[in-house]
Amino acid sequence: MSGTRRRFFQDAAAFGAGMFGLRETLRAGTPESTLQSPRENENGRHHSPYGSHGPHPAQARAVVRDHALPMVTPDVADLAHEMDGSVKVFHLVAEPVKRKIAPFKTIDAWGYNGSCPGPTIQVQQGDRVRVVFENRLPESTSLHWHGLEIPIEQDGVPYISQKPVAPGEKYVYEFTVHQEGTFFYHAHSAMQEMMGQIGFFVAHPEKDYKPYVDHDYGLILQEWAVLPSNSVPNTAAMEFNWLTFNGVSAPMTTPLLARLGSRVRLRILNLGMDHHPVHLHGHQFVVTGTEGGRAPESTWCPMNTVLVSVAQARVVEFEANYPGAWMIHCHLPHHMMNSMMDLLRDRQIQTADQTEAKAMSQMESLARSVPFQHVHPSPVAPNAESVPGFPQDAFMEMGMDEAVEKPETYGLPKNWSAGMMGMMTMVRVLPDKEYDAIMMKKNTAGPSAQEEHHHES
Ligand SMILES: [Cu+2]
Repeated sequence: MSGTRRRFFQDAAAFGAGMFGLRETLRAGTPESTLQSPRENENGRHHSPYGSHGPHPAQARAVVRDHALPMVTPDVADLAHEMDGSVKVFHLVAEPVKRKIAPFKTIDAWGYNGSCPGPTIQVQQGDRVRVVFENRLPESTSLHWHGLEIPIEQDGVPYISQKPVAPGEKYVYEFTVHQEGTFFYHAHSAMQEMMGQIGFFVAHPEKDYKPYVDHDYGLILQEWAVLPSNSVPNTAAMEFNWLTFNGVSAPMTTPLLARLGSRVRLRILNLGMDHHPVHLHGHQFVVTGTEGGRAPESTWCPMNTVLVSVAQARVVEFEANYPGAWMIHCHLPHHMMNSMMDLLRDRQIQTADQTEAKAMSQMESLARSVPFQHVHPSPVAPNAESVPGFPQDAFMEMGMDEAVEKPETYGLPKNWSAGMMGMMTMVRVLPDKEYDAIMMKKNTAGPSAQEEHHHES
């Protein structure tokens, strides 16, 4: 056994010990109340995703709520507006955007107002909306309002409903929103869509939906084909190696926070080449809306995986009754990982028949080329390399807690980030004390680091 190999196995053993430690931590850190059966509410009944079984924080706080809670889009900002009389005026600029999608990967995407996906627009049903649009892309574009019932001249389809907006030009869209629901804006040009030109357009109902929710989160699903050592997505590709929620790949996705016992709404939007079955751990949800608006309660049925097809939105709601860090992720296996192509290079295309020496030299160059502190906490067997097929996930699981640290990750078990890859985030269902502690940290920390920093990979 070479020195390198020995060191490698020693490391692996040490990480293994760490992993067992982690399981202990998980067990030890689990509040009493999580260890058993469904939490019961004041009436002694189990919560259900239908939300019809009694009070939760929103109901307790407000008997009647006229205005809906604004949606939060983690890792993406909201677009501010100004009033011109009774018209809500938004300024939207299409432009190239550098987006750090992982601690070691920044891509050259296209988006709006420095963000990809573009900033979230939130309006009230009945609003008159004006969007002053400016094109700072190197080519013509337009804005389509997906799902909105508006006059044809506002539909944003180049050559059909308007002249394309040339580089450097402005164009003004104006319409009245008579619908409620989860809509979106995007360039009506296929390649530009694949470069990231999409954003939420949420129309809150005149009267808030019932049952009321305590948290409302939005996730945009995107996929990218970025070849090794490249930063520009290949928009003609049919295979994708980077999968993102709101423009970031796990573990950079900011965990969603939910107070224990609260009702959570999650709006999931997909604009890519694949359909994504999005799965929530540990809870059942009901689909309460689509890209067409609110769904009648008679259609709600319990599930924990919802297929969000291309150009669709699915709105789900659940009662956050079980404390813990519960994953939300696309369940397609290749969408549950980050691309290691930059790092693995030729290993990507020849795993079956390489010699041990070659495998080891690749491991070493992999370790050297990762430009940030990380660990492989997952133990491997001493004879791993004699087993056909090894490795599979062993070196994919990279702990990088510090690189992705933010208030929302506070208190997660050590090496949590090794379990988070690709199109994945988590909802952290937290008892009051923990929830309030993180909110306090959030309020003093300011905007999360990833929105402030742009690094070249
Ligand atoms: Cu997927």
